[in-house]
Amino acid sequence: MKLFCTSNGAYVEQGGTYFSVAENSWDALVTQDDLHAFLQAVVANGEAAADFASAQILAPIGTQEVWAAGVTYYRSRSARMEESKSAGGGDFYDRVYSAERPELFFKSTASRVAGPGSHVRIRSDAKWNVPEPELTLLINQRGQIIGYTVGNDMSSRDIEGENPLYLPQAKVYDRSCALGPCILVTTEPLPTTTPIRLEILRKGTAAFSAETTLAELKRTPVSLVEYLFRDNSFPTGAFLMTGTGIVPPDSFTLASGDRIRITIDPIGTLENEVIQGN
Ligand code: DO4
Ligand code: MG
Repeated sequence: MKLFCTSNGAYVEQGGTYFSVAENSWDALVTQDDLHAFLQAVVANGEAAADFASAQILAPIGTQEVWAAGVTYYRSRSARMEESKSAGGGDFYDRVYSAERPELFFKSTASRVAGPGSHVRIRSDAKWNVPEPELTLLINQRGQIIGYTVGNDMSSRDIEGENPLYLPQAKVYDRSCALGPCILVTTEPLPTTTPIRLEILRKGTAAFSAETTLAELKRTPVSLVEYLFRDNSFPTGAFLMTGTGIVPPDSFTLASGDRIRITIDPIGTLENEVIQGN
């Protein structure tokens, strides 16, 4: 089942039919005892809603914080080592890739998150910027993974590469995070064969595209959540981005007007246009 947050409230989709969800607080919806069972009952007892098509799809977030894991794919480890070579940071990335404790960092508040179809931003003081396509977990307040969405961890590689201590500035700024188009609510973990695809279009033509699968993710989603929730409480749950396995070549940087499409097949496609400035 797919759960959408829209300008008309929440909808659940199954088999191509949309049902309106009679709960207008997103936080109340995702923190209830059993979201999967609740949505199954909506599908079983509800009437098909005709007004989904007229609704604007919003980022599927209430007051949750967004956190992110880093260097969870070999490709990210190598790119990070290369970009921070002259700053002497390379060794840290190699070590965190194989360490027991993962790299986890604060990524975004809800107010900085871009929804599907809206703009993501590149920083006005950054010269080397990329999207990071990431499977993103929705976790309830009890630390259970209740769904999956598509995430874009927009990153300024020049700022991060200059000094690893600049990571928060490379990662956290207005519209540096996109989530959507929906939450795939399932009780099953996603198979490791699940593909993650990134396409960047410039003036309508492909400027970069690549694909990876969850088989390349070095850590399990459950182990990342376990670290995130150690000594940390999230009263309305949290999102956790699981890291990128796709990094464009060093010669590539995003430009204003680029369109970023990230597809994770059982969830859908998250598409955003890039702007620099406000
Ligand atoms: O350590 C820097 C962040 C890496 C990251 O965001 C990723 O691997 O996805
Ligand atoms: Mg990332």
